[in-house]
Amino acid sequence: MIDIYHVPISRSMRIIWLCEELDLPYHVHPVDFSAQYRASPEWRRMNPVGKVPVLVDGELKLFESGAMIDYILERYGAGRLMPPPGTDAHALYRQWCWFAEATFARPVGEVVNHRRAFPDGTHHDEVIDEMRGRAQMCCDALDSELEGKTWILGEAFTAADILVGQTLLMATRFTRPNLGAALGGYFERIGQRPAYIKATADI
Ligand SMILES: N[C@@H](CCC(=O)N[C@@H](CS)C(=O)NCC(=O)O)C(=O)O
Repeated sequence: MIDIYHVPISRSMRIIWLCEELDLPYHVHPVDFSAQYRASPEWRRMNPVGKVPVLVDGELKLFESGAMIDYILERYGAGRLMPPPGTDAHALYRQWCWFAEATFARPVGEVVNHRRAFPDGTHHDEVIDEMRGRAQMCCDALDSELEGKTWILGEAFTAADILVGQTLLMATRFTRPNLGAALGGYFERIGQRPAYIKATADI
């Protein structure tokens, strides 16, 4: 049984969504997302930098969501939701997985972190604007990539769509980008997937 330590809308949703797509059993543990709890020794033993998510599977504990996705696909995926390793398609699959977390989720997360670090209107609007601009650039890149495509790699839905789709959800909530026609249509298709609907039932 895969244990998923979860906060609604956060990256832990990626893992629930993936388990649903693969029809894998899992157990959700809600996490207190307060700064106090995340700084506690109890949570730091789970995640050394006080973030979410955490996955536990038997003796294994992971605290990076991309590594969790790789692990689940390699251990339980039986070739599903990713192109065969060593192919060009797999290289592009990895590119979009990394793009979603390293390039797109970063400015989105920094908007949230900045507002949290400087509450009560003391945040710096120019910092937020800069990060929103970076998130918008990612949305523009996705919009142009998705022109004429159903999913980010073409006709086949892959786990890259889970990473991109969940980051897009965070962006729509926290940086309110313009999506463009192709990206808007993609977000609608994402929203119709039964596994996504289950993973977002708590938001
Ligand atoms: N690269 C990490 C990022 C984890 C992350 O930033 N999680 C957010 C929630 S989605 C969080 O815990 N933010 C609190 C903070 O950064 O203080 C991953 O993919 O797991």
